[in-house]
Amino acid sequence: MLISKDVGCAGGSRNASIIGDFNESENLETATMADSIPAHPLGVKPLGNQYFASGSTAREFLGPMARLPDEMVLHLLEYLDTDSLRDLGFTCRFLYALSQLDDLWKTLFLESQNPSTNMPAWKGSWRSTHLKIPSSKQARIDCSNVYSDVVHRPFVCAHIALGKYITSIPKSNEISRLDSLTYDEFARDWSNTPFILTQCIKSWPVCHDWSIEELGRKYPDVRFRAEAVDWPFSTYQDYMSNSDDESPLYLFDRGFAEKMSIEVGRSEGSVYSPPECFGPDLFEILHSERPAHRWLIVGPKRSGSTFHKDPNATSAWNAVIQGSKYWIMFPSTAQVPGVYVSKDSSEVTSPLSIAEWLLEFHAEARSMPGCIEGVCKAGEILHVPSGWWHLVVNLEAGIALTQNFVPKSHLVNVLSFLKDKPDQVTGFKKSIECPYDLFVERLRDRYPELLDEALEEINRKNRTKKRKWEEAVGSKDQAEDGGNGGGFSFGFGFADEDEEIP
Ligand SMILES: O=C(O)CCC(=O)C(=O)O
Ligand SMILES: [Fe+2]
Repeated sequence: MLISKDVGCAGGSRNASIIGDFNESENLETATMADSIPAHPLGVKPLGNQYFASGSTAREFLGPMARLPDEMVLHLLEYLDTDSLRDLGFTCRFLYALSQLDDLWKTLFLESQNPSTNMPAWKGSWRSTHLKIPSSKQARIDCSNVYSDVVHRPFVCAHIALGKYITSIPKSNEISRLDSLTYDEFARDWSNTPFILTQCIKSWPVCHDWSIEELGRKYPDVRFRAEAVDWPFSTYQDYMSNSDDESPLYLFDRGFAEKMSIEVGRSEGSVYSPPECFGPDLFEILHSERPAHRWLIVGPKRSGSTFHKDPNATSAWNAVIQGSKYWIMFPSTAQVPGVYVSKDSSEVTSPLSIAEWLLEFHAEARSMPGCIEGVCKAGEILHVPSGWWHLVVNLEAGIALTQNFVPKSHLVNVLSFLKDKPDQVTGFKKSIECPYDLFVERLRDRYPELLDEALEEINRKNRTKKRKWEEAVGSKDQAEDGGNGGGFSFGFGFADEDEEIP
């Protein structure tokens, strides 16, 4: 996705016609980099290598822009349209290297698409796809005197070796692996704990019938949602097998069952059925009004999900059909390094790609209390308890199915979330004004005792919270106005914040 020799400006007026001028087989000097990092295809090197360099560097020919740091030059490039970016890239080697950063082209490409546009053939990079350049015509200008972390870093991230993250998991971090589990065992001991079941889904038809190739044969023209685009599966397959993105486009489709005309559940002919050990899913009583809850996931090696908690305080299972996934997880109250949460936890900023997070924070995170890690392989299923932070990376290209659910043991969390954080509730149809009221109404109908127990538990937690607050501020009067006359009110509170003093 990125890119980098010699010196000087190539001339400001060069345009698309130049693209064929450079020979694919031009003899590029191989960069001197650490063994584990492949040489950058254009010879770009990390900035630190400049200290060992002799001769002039490409940056000296940047003109007035040389005063700006690389980050700012890149930022300026983000404002350019397609023609300007392409032309500027041909004014000097440094700008050539920078203008090849494929994230710039991904943005331009995505902005140029609309639902009625036919997806063009994938040509190996966002730039080539957007400019419709056959890979045989792709210019490769030697940039071995370009020294830039801004250009080199995404290349490193797109090629990090994942092996070291999975081979040295400390014993105390290892996720529990069980053959199978009954509902009683789950409800009693496991609903707050991540685990992998190794035998539970082995009989699912999809485990034998599905592979990326097979889906490609059966559904080549079916459009699946991959982040901001709906691509025919055949195009996504081309993308997966021929791309080098730092954060690969991830197929994550909630309408897959309808699109593929497949049956899910216990009915005859169904291709998989949610495991019984997780018990009844209380959101099922919302029927067609439940939020999106099941997804087909397909992605290449290094694709995955950055740190997040699942929506609406639901729990989830994630079943690997092909490939394998590395998971790293933390309990809900953990402060995960590199993940920033706003005070009311309404916003989570995880500004780093998966690869950057692994490079920068993984070692620190692994030594934190509560850290759970493991690899879920094809034919296995992993449990994500309500509220747990998780980052997931595909160790190979693969397929997974995931479903979010509300087990009885987390009803309190879900009710509290819907009541206290209405602005963070997601996935419900816009026409449902108050998901909390809807859920309570349905529970009263179907599970009145469960509802009463949950509401009583919530009240008990709130009384505990209130008492702790009063103890902390020293007097009941102060507590009632929050100690500052500002009118403090106790909401339902989030179950796992029980120990927190507001
Ligand atoms: O497979 C993945 O990338 C993880 C998806 C996820 O976050 C989940 O299933 O909750
Ligand atoms: Fe998730």
